[in-house]
Amino acid sequence: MAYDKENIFAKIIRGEIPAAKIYEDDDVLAFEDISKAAPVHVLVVPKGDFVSFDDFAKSGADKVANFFAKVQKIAADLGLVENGYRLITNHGADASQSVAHFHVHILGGRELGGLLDDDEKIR
Ligand code: DGP
Repeated sequence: MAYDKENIFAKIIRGEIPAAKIYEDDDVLAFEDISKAAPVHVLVVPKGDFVSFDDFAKSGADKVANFFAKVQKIAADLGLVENGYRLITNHGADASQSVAHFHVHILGGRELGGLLDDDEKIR
């Protein structure tokens, strides 16, 4: 899938749409999810044109390592290390990816339960 520069996270990165920013540098932006699934629900996005994890993962080992090091630091700065947190990234239709700009969800602040909802288990 080609990257669409008009996706909502691209607009947030460009400052065209507001977001509750948690962290920003030249490479990465982190902001609160508009539809929180947990007391802490932060999205971390790279500033490059990546549709999903599938193409981001092929962008180079240094870039990937740098990105995930920042995800770790953001989670730590949010105070989530002691009690725990979950990372989610959705790629494509079966994962219900709804915004076509690679992002990692950081979820925490409560006991998060099982990996998937019961009705999503293998049938
Ligand atoms: P995913 O299903 O992995 O593509 O998750 C996309 C997430 O993006 C979803 O949890 C809701 C969030 N989201 C969608 N639009 C906006 C927005 O305009 N602002 C913010 N902060 N989050 C958004």
